[in-house]
Amino acid sequence: MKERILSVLKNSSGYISGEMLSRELGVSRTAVWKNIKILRNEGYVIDSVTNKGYMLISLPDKLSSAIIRENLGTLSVGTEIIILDSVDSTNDELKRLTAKNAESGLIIAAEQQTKGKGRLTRSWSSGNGGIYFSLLLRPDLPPTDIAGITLAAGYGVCLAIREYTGLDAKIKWPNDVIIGRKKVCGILTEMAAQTDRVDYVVIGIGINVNTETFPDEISSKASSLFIESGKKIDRNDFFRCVIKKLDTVITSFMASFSAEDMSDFRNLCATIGREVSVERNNHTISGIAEDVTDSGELVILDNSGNKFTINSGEVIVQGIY
Ligand code: BTX
Repeated sequence: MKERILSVLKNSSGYISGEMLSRELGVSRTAVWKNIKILRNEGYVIDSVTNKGYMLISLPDKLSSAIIRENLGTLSVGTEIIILDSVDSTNDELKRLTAKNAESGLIIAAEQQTKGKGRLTRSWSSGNGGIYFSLLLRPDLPPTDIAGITLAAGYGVCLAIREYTGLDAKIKWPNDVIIGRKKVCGILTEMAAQTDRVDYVVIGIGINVNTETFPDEISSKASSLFIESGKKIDRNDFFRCVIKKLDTVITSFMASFSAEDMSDFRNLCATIGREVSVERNNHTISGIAEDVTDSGELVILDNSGNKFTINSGEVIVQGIY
């Protein structure tokens, strides 16, 4: 019953009277009132005005796979979406599910993570208001062809943020999305493979969406879409937009990124053209990040004029956290 009331409220542009609702749904006005109360307890804000009726003001800020799947229409990403209230790490949960034959395209998301993981044993702060999820892919590719998939995912998130919020999101090579000098998204890709064949890839993505504050130790380098835009974001709607972009970008990545994709990627890569330094075999390479190759490697021109191409690593970029 509450779903039907919700659907009528969602589709009406103004107030709708209790009498009209009860007539349209064939139930008593008391039943309507009771279900409105249930919906309010679930976080839906529903205004009621005497002689006018009810109007839906806002949806709860809670992820719902039913809402995300409305008009999703993606082919390879989000074929199934499971939302958990809390989990240690969505990457770890998804990896556990791979042992149970979970299928390519599955997404596990959580409202909170108790042990959100960054790279190299670092942690990912996963409090209220973010979107933390992992996507399972089982591409029919050799492991060497997977190297750029994190870049593709970051590019997809970056496009979604730009389209949905209008914010000037950029990619910090290889796995962060930033706005200005601060990080709003991090990506951790994990893979299991044989020598010549990928068994699975888990792409873990954490986006600071409606996050209001961060722990002291990261507050100078972390930001959220809410902090940057001053507006709360409908996380279900935004998540759908992210999944759609990932579907397009990852499908195109699997079929090899086109030159056009790569040139769009370069335009959004904040690392290119900046002074960078990176540790390589116990020494530091410092120079200018010149380019990203078609296969996703970062090209650095060092201060003595030597060129280096790196495919992974912790790059310190001047001017970004
Ligand atoms: P990273 O190692 O590049 O970044 C981790 C570093 O970023 C931390 O050491 C800290 O300084 C900073 N940091 C921690 N939390 C945040 C945050 N919420 N916002 C901005 N900066 C932060 C990046 O690793 C990869 C992160 C992937 C997170 C996703 S969430 C879903 C999935 N499950 C999981 O356990 N990890 C991934």
